[in-house]
Amino acid sequence: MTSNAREGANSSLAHRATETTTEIERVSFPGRRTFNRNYASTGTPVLIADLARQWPAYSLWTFEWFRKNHGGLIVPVEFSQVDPARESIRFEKNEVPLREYIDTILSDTPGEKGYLAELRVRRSMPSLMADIAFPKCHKWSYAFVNLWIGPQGKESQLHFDYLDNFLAQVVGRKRVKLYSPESAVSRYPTMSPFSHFSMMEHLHRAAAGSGWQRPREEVAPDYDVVVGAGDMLFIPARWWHKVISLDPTVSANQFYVPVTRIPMRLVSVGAYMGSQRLKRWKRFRSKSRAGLGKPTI
Ligand SMILES: O=C(O)CCC(=O)C(=O)O
Repeated sequence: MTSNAREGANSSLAHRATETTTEIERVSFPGRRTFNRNYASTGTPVLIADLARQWPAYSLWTFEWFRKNHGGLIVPVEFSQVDPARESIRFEKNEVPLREYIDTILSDTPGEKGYLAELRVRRSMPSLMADIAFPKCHKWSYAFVNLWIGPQGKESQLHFDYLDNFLAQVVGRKRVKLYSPESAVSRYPTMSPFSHFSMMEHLHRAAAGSGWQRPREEVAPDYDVVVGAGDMLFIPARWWHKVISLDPTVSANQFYVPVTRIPMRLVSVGAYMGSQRLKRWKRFRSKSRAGLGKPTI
């Protein structure tokens, strides 16, 4: 694949490099200590420009390469359905050969194409681990790597994760909107059972007559970043993010937490989930008393 094709297989913007509308710092990986001090421990997103570009994956992984080398692998393709009135999101998975899925996402056929999302690499395609090398920021950490392959236009649901995250772009570009944990997104209801998925955008899109009041206005992201092929975005734990594929894309991400922080992290996950469940229960109780669905944000 040529570098233009890599940066945007189907896009008229293929020649454009990574760009940001709200400025995010763009650095070469500064080494583990400096990275931990300046970014990880302060929970500051940053774009790391040099690392993934040096991976074997950067020159190897193309759609054709996946078709040829892993085309027969049966993969779960995810479709999500949101029900704003029930504050719920349902994920369904269809199992198809990877070859077939790649043909689908590269075709011009309209319609929902699904997402090969969060495929655990060690379990499903362990040989890929030789092609990538995420920074090792702690001597002892719990970490796992996922593969993401998706069509142009694919949007992941606005959510946060409980672990720090390196999201590396290998083919195509993704637009990532990042909202800090303190942003007003946290005041919007979340979707159960995945209480780290926000209802914000669905409330704004909710159909008239659904019984929902329209919230005042959508919250602006703290950063709005286009992550190009070869870039790696550091998304700190608890930062809300919404990801939109600007091209057909291949990405890999690594979630990680140093082992010494696992107990505290588990406590904070439990506390967060408990508080969300309580808020949710109160919302539904007030809705059923009022006889209509009103989000309280
Ligand atoms: O790339 C995507 O579509 C979503 C990535 C994501 O949500 C993540 O890495 O946590």
